[in-house]
Amino acid sequence: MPSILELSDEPKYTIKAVSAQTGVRPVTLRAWERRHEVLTPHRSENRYRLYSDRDVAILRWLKDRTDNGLSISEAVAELRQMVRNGLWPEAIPTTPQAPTRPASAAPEVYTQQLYKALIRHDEARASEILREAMSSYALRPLFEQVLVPCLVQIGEAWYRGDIRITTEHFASAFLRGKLLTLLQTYPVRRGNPFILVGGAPYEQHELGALMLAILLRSEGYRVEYLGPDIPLEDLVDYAREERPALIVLTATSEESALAMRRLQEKLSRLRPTPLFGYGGAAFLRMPDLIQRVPGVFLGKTLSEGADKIGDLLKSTSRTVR
Ligand code: B12
Repeated sequence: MPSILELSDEPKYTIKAVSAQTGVRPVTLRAWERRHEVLTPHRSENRYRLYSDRDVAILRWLKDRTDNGLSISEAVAELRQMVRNGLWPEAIPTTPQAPTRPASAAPEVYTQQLYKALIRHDEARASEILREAMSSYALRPLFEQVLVPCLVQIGEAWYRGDIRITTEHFASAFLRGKLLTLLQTYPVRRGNPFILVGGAPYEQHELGALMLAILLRSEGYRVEYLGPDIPLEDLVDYAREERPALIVLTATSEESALAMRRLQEKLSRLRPTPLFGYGGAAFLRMPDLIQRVPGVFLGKTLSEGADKIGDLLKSTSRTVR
C-alpha cells in the first residue's frame, strides 16, 4: 500500500462521494473539519467542498482509528504526531470483505424492507434502507445477500403476476441509478489493469455486470462499465484501440450467451490479446453453455468472479494505459 502522502492531492470528490467511500456521514465530516481541523478541502467555484484521494485516505485512516476505539481528537493527535515525524501512515486498503461498521440488521431484513419499499414505489424509504444497508455491509454481502435476493424476489413477484411490470421497471431503474452513482464514487486508477465490463449482445439485464464493475473498481482495478447489449464487432475495435487486459461480459439468456461464441477467436487476433471472461444467470441455468462459449467462465457468483479475475490478472500481471 502506498503512504498517504504519495496519493494525489488533486481536488476531485464531492462530500457525498467521500461519505460513500469512507462511511463517514457528511455532517460528521464537516464537524471533524470544523472542530478538529482534520483537513481543509479545496472549494469549487460554487464553494462546494472538493476532496482529493489523499483527503479520502486521511479520512479513511481516521475512521479506522475511531472504529478501533480512539476518540476523533486522539486519532487526529496521533496522525499529527506521525506527520511531524515524517511518517505518513499507509493508505488503508478498501477491503470489501470488511464491513464499515457492525451490521445493525441481518441482510434478509434489509432485503425485505427494500423489497417492500420498492413495490410501494417509495423512493425516499428505499434510499434510506439502502443507505443503512451500505453502511452496515461491505460490498460483497451487500450485493449478494441484500440486492440480488431482493431482485430475485421482484422477478418472482412479476412472474406470478403479483406486481406490475411498471413496478419491476421502477425497482430496477432505482437500483441501476444507485449502483451507477456508487460506481462513480470510486476513483479511476490509471496504470492499474484495465478491465471492460458489460452485457453480451441482446442482453438487457445489466445489474449483475454493474455490481461486478463496482466490486472490481473498489478493489483497485481500472474498470470501464459499458452497459448492456454490446455489439461484438464494435467491442473488438474498441479493444484494439484501448488494449484492455480483460473483457468481461454477462449473459442471462441462451441467445446472449451463444452470441459470445466467436468473441474469443476475434480477440485472439489482437496484440496484445485481451483475456475474455464471462458469467451470469444463463450459465447457471444451462451449464452446458460453458463448454460452448470459449473463454474463461468466471464462476457462479459475483464474489467468485471478482476473485477469479484477481487470480487471472495476477498470473498475467499486465498493466495497460
Ligand atoms: C430487472 C429485471 C429485468 C429488467 C433489467 C433492467 C436492467 N437495467 O438491468 C428488464 C425489464 C430490462 C428485464 C427484461 C427481461 N427480463 Co428480466 N428480470 C429482471 C430481474 C427482476 C432482476 C435481474 C437482475 O438484475 N438480477 C440480479 C443479478 C445480479 O442476478 P443474477 O443474474 O441471477 O446473478 C447471479 C449470478 O448469475 C451471478 N452473476 C451475475 N452476473 C455475473 C457476471 C459474472 C462475470 C459472474 C462470475 C457471475 C455473475 O451473480 C449473481 C449471484 O451472486 C430478474 C429476476 C431475477 N431472478 O434475477 C428478471 C429475469 C432475469 N427476467 C426474466 C425475463 C423473462 C425477462 C424478459 C425476457 C421479459 C420479456 N418478456 O421481455 C426480458 C429480457 C430482455 C433481454 N433481451 O435481456 C426472467 C428470466 C427467466 C429465464 N429463465 O430466462 C427473470 C428471472 C424473471 C423471472 N422470474 O422469470 N428484466
